Amino acid sequence: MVSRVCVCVCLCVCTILKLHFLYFIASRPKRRHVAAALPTRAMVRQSLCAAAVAALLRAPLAAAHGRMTFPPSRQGGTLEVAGTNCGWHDAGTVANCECCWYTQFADIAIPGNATIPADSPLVTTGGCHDTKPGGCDWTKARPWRAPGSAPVLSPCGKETAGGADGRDLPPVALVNRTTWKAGTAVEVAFTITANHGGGYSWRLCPSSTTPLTEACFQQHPLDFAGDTSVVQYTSGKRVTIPAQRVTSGTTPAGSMWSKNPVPDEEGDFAPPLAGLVGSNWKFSIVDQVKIPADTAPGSWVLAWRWDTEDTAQSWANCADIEIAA
Ligand SMILES: [Cu+2]
Repeated sequence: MVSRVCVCVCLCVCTILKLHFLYFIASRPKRRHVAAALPTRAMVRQSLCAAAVAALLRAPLAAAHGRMTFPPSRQGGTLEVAGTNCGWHDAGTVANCECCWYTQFADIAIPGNATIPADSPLVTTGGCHDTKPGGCDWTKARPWRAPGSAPVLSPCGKETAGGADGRDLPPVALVNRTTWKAGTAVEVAFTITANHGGGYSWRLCPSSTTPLTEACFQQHPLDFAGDTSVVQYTSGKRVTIPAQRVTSGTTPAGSMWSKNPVPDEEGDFAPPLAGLVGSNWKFSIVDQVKIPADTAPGSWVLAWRWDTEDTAQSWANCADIEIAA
């Protein structure tokens, strides 16, 4: 309980109060350059956590990092709410701290070298990306720099290390499930409440698989259809933007990932629309993914995986869907 609240408190503080500024200020002019004498984001987060937990132990804080908003998921996001709020038990689910579903409380790193080069337009962070020996490519070990390769504790997200696992959340009720036809392109969507850059992928695993493993989802990565995404605002208004996909250097080999198109801050990279920057999105990013024609009819679990670059985190949600022939 304490650790769960700790995570939620820390993430809430991180999101709402933007106290990462301690780190940014200390890191100027390359605000995210990692220097040994400076506090790391994790250090800032953990010290904030210790202080905040004492005061807020019982508060049902509910802001965190991101979630699936379509189709209906076990974690409960919706297109109408998007990243404006992360309630507890939204859409009738039992999920607590609904955007808190990431991989673990500890930082994670890619196991090998970065496959997204420091000078790639897929990089989503500002700061120093010096590729020379001894250079300061400060995100070179972050999950997004080799998409899909960082180890995760659960393909459906975990509330905390040792805490609830998204695989154990009740499946989406049959009446609320989306049915997709094999061989078609279908819409999926996610939102972000604390933007850490990076990028995302969508995967499937048969519902009958026990337990649902990351390896299973890696056997069924979904390709995106087309080279655009849609910004769908909570009002329902939709605007099409360019998408940047990547299939080389990804895990599993050849799996297709898409760059988070919204920069955390001005200067990270050019936003797709004027002012489309930051966190607590009042919109979702909608993409079309292709359901392979040979997908067996029946019940499947859909996973959204977001590998971040700004922090050492990976986030995941799961939905239950039906595939029709
Ligand atoms: Cu974070």
